Amino acid sequence: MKKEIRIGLIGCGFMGRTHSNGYRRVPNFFPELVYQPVLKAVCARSREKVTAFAQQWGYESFETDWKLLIKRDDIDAIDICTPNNMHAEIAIAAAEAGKMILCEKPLARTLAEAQLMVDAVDKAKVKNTVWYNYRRLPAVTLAKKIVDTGKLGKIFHYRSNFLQDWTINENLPQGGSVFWRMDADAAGSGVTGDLLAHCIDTAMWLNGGIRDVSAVTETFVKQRLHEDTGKLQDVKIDDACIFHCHFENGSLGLFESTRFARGHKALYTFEINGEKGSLRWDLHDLNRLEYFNNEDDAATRGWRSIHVTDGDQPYMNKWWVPGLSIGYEHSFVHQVADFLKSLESGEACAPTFQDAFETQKVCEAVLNSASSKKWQTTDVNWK
Ligand code: 4PW
Repeated sequence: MKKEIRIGLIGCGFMGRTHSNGYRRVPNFFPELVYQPVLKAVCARSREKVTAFAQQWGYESFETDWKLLIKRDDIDAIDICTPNNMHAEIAIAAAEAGKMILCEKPLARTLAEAQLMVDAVDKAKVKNTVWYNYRRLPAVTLAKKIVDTGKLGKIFHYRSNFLQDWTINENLPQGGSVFWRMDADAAGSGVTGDLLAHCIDTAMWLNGGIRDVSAVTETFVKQRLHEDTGKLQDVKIDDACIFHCHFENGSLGLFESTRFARGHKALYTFEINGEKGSLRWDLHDLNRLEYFNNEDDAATRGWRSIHVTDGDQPYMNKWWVPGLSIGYEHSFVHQVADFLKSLESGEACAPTFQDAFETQKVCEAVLNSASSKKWQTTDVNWK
């Protein structure tokens, strides 16, 4: 017998679309799941926007006040796709109302806000997950499987980049509904919370906790017009951030993120080097995982380029036939499917608020290190 999970989505921007697409695809491609999502309601402040979104994506109803959405007893799960400054207030209210919560990354603007969110879901004992979606691309999941076999041996290095170029234009404003990522009040931070948080989540998932960090940040454009006030205001986000770190397992990490790397739109990469082997991955070729195994026969040893499309690769038996690719949007479909599966199994759906809180600790330590110009310990407790 199928069971419904009635979704109440808050926010209908870019992430609202990726999540809605995930909910819509799951019944087609994961029909065996007992729990299936129902697009019950979408919420946004603009009536015009929210009605158009509801119609486009097939939501049964809409709200313009998220507090009313949370009160509804025909909603089981609240999905938070708002700017970061709304995450904590909505999540805490949703937990108090006994709703399950799916929250966009980063969990919050600050560690203090994130702590309140973790406390709220713990107290209410509600199911929770955070959309660090890249974990669920098949090639990235395969990397996790290989690392977990121990085939790479002792790990020495982890390096990761997330490079973009969309804020180079100094005439772009900050704030408002489009450019909130450039406004520290709305976003909390710049590339550290927006992009490096992804790199850190994947890194700790693959390679364990990050112990301490030393970072440098830069804000290349010092002032921008603010959409809300119409005034020229100081830019308080980090346009670029570079940090190095120690992992708990003794390996060294090197991370770089910027929105000022001309030519790069979303170049997310990672590489991990161990005593016996290495792995590397690149979002621009997202179905490919490169693997070097030093234990291969010497005559044919070299970097293997694994096109992760066979049916026995993670998630791939759900899609087409071997050789045919899937895309960025499938990571969200997979996250919805795993969330629904976790309702059946009763297990947590990682990354949970607690996991995302650990990532937030690293982000905060990175920003503190950049401002203090000192190494910072993270107090991460990665499980
Ligand atoms: O979460 C990130 C966003 O805020 C995304 O993964 C990529 O960078 C795409 O948009 C931004």
